Amino acid sequence: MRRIWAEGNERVDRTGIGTRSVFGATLRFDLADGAMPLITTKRVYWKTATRELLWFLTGETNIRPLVLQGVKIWNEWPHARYVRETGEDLSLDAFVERIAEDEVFAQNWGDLGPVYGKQWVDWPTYLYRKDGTYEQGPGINQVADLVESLRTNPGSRRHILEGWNVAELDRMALPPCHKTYQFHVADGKLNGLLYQRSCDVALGLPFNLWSAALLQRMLAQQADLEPGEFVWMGGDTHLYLNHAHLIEEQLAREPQGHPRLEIMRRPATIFDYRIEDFEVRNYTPHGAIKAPVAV
Ligand code: THF
Repeated sequence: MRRIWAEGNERVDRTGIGTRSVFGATLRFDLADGAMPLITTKRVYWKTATRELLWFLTGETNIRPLVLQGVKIWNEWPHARYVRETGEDLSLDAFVERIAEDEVFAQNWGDLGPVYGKQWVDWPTYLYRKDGTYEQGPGINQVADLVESLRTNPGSRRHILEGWNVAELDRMALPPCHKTYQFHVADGKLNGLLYQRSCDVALGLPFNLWSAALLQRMLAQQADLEPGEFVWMGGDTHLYLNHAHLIEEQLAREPQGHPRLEIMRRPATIFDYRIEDFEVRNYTPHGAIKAPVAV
């Protein structure tokens, strides 16, 4: 954060807010003994990030299940689309309330398109006929296949979970940021790597680090492996100019404590985890810092 803020290239981004950006960054974390990349220089709502990950694993792309759990992090995008397409001046709060109360409205306006959940567990396939026409084939569950490949072919170099479905990008509310995960088994340990094409370091990165490490912990548990190292790689790694107050405040704080994650049981499959299965100990962060998300 210090380096990006001091040395980043200042530029106008898609959202019009402006960022300072560096290209190509790496972070490495050892996940042994329950350690997690959970930021302590501000409070990170790890349960919110966890609910989001569990929502991805259901294959859902509509924000309604998140809204009903009080998770607000995806609300801005469907709201922006609603205002753009209807011209109606409905506030974000009123929009979100309608998503919660009106199932039909939520079906029409709450969907983000074929984003993470869809690609992760139901990547579309096509069955081609001899005459060149085609029909939809059965979807591919990349996550189920990944668990299977970790178990049966640990030495593989193809343990990949991919969100970047080129053919469907234009139907997504936002093309995936944390787009490619790769896993690696060595000495009974599961190593993980996330390549993120674009990273909002102040707001998104704390969530993205937690979620990726959590997914790695869950996969390790399902494949009877110990968690190893987590490697994070960022493409356009940036700070938004309107996050200055958050950045200055966080840089003035000292990291404190060593939070640990305990997974309380071993669910039957990667799709059976519940929020109650996760407990974080020794998390004594500095206070939360509010900042607006760029849409
Ligand atoms: N777009 C931008 N500009 N930044 C992002 O971080 C981001 N994401 C997802 C998709 N597009 C993005 C959405 N994820 C928050 C956290 C994660 C988000 C979006 C928003 C957020 O506002 N966090 C606050 C409040 C948390 C809460 O409501 O509980 C925080 O203080 O952490 C990154 O993948």
